[in-house]
Amino acid sequence: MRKQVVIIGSGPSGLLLGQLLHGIGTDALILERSSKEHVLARVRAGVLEEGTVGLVRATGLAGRLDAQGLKHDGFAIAFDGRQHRIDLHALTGKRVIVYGQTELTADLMAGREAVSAETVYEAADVMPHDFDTDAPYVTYVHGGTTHRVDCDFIAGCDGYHGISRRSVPAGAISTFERSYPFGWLGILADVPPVSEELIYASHPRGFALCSMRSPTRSRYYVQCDGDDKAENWSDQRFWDELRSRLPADAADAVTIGPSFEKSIAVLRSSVSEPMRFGRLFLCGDAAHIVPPTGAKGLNLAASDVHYLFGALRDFYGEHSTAGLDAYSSRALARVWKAVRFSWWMTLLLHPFPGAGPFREKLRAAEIEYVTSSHHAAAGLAENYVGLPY
Ligand code: FAS
Ligand code: PHB
Repeated sequence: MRKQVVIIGSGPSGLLLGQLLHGIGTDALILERSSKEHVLARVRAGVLEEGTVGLVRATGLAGRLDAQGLKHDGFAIAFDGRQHRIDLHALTGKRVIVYGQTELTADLMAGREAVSAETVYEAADVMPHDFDTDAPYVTYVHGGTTHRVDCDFIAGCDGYHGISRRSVPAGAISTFERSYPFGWLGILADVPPVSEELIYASHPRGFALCSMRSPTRSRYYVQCDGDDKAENWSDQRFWDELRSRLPADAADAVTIGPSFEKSIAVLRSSVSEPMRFGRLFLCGDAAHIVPPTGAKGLNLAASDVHYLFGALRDFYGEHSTAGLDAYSSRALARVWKAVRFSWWMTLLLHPFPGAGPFREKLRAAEIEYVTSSHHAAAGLAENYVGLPY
């Protein structure tokens, strides 16, 4: 078999790239190791930047997103028993859209099926080959048969644990990592959100986040030990801990109910450089990971897709390699600014185990500064809504 582009991974990166390529008549195959149901069962991001929404609109698949996405002009930072609103729209002229990654993935999958673009689910042992030549190919096993797909380019959209980054010779790639000594325990519950906007709460007991998926479905997180297990947390324990970390007015307003999803996300910052290796291009979590504090993970995947799609469009449309040659440096320039912001916002809002009183005093001063200075708030806001592509 021969395809112009083989995309490894059917998460947001792979699906978004695949749909944009289809729109210009470029033949792309997606190889996904999990089942479609497994991909759709993952609960992850919830906040989309305007740039991400624009890309989804460019695929023609933003109907549900535009109809159901919740426009948010700001969010609150809760600390010392009070809340302070960061007015994103007043500070930047932009807003964010709250729309679950699960819904976005479902929309992109449905759009791909509607145009009969091919995705092979449960593709095992996917392996990129000869991407340092002009004749790369990918092999995979499906239904007990080994398949080979010759192609022009391979897009490694297979996430942090994927095969693409691991296929690059160790001497050709540098990875910069930081792990955080805690995780986020998240739940989904069909109860109305505690407020119309998100609340990022900093409390000596730990961080908490009040988010949502719709006016009737809430998404909550509490900071937990890095080695904690979701099964250690009954719903009642979760609700009690969440409310203990919120100001009294918010705590009293929380509607509790049975969770139907409960999981722990490990927090880490990681960037691999470069993001291009001959005919292999890393995209999204395959190249970088950020702690979810700044809601950047999915949005960085989108800007990578923006750069890679433009480069492939120029190659096939104008036989230009300029975009391909610039991809890694352009993507990394935006990635590192988002990694910095996510790291900064994580340090701002989370007590670090063993950090000591001096650092906690600094953290309190930083929160006071951000919530009392227009310039500091503007800096936070312009990063949160997303820096320009
Ligand atoms: P993804 O990891 O989403 O998709 C990669 C795909 O490749 C998967 O479907 C995987 O099955 C497939 N794959 C992997 N290896 C393969 C192989 N060898 N062969 C074929 N396919 C393979 N971001 C936020 O902004 N907010 C959040 O709250 C948030 N929470 C998160 C919680 C968790 C547990 C995780 C892991 C991430 C979270 N993120 C969050 C970040 C997340 O949203 C990612 O940024 C986003 O999924 C990136 O999309 P992709 O790059 O497509 O990678
Ligand atoms: C979410 O709704 O899942 C969410 C929102 C904002 C974040 C992280 C996660 O910063």
